Amino acid sequence: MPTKIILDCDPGHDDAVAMLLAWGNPDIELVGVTTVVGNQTLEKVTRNALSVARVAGITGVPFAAGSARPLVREIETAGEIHGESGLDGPALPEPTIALDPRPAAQFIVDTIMASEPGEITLVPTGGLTNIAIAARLEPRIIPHVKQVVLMGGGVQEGNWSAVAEFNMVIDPEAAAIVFGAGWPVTMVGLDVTHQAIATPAVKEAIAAVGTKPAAFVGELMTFFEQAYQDAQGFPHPPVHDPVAVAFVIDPTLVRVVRAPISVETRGEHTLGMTVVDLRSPAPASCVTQVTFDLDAERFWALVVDALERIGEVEL
Ligand code: PIR
Ligand code: CA
Repeated sequence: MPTKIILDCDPGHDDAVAMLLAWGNPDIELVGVTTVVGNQTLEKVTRNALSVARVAGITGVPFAAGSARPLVREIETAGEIHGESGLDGPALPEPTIALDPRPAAQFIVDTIMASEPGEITLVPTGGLTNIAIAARLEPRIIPHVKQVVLMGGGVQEGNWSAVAEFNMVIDPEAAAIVFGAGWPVTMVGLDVTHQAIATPAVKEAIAAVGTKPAAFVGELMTFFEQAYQDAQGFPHPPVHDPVAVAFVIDPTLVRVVRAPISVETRGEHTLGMTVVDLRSPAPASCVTQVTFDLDAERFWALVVDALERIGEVEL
């Protein structure tokens, strides 16, 4: 039985790859895609999500747009990494599917409450605004979901400040709500996603798939690489978000450590930092865990396999 997931994202080059992995992997059933302000404005990332759906040939999956701004803070986007559109590089086809009329949080609540207990995994790969709103809108979703597997934070690394990661910084209050809600949360943070590097060998393996969706991923990686060289001093880009999807497919890709996680919402220099208490043993009540040590080879094999299964898609 494949695992049902809702992907809550802000595409975003790596979010797009996360969508493709979720769609192409046989152990995942994509039951919805929701969008949230983050890498770019809500309008832009939503259009991008629908464009990617067309490129990948995603059909029969509802898409719902969520929050256009963080809970408390002003909007902060990542244009220097993802470009003006939020998905610069490849040509983005005009979307062909229509949005679900519901706001993302309502869609998430309805979908979870209509599912069996423990059936749905939430996979947020952007700021946590929609997920926090959904948990407030209908707290009964909290014991009803299987788990939350999110890309964000980091134990040893930051990318938006010395100590904080972008998805946490843009809406730290929402992140604090999600980590503290009481559902099981796995943090797929920079400690592992900075090991998911699109090396030249990875790009070659993707190009060798030889399809339009694979070529699209190649063009995404080319833009992302230049941005990462210019803005973050990386020779090749880390492709964060599909690692969260990959964890749902195969948790043995990483080493998992149960630990309490708090998000800094008031720090002068530490806003959005994930404070991970690695003192041992973790309290019996602890339902959060962090990940380390990605098996990058097996991770990329999953991405290539998903592209092969998606096959050719005509626009
Ligand atoms: C990636 C992101 C934001 C900023 C940078 N420098 C790189 C986006 C990605 O989409 C990912 O979800 C997360 N935020 C990584 O910080
Ligand atoms: Ca993202």
